[in-house]
Amino acid sequence: MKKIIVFSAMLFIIFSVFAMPSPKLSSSVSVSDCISLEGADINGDGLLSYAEILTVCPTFPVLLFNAADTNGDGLLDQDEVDVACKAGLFYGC
Ligand SMILES: [Ca+2]
Ligand SMILES: [Ca+2]
Repeated sequence: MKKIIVFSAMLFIIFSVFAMPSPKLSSSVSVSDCISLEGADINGDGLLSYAEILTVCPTFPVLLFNAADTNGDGLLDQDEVDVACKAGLFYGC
């Protein structure tokens, strides 16, 4: 329960910081808008560590990684990546 509250608070903070007004706001954020994670899975385990993401996006914020890591195992599986992409967390790099 505490974890859900912390996660919700983190999402709120992230969206508060990044949800800047933009004339180009799109209502249809698709997975293709995400940073490219192709080739990021260096050890080939099908999961992405923060270090692996940094190899394709050196400035990727750890806060976004932690927000995307919904089960808190320190790795992102495909479902977590998809959800984060659809939520706009992985937009731009
Ligand atoms: Ca990996
Ligand atoms: Ca995870």
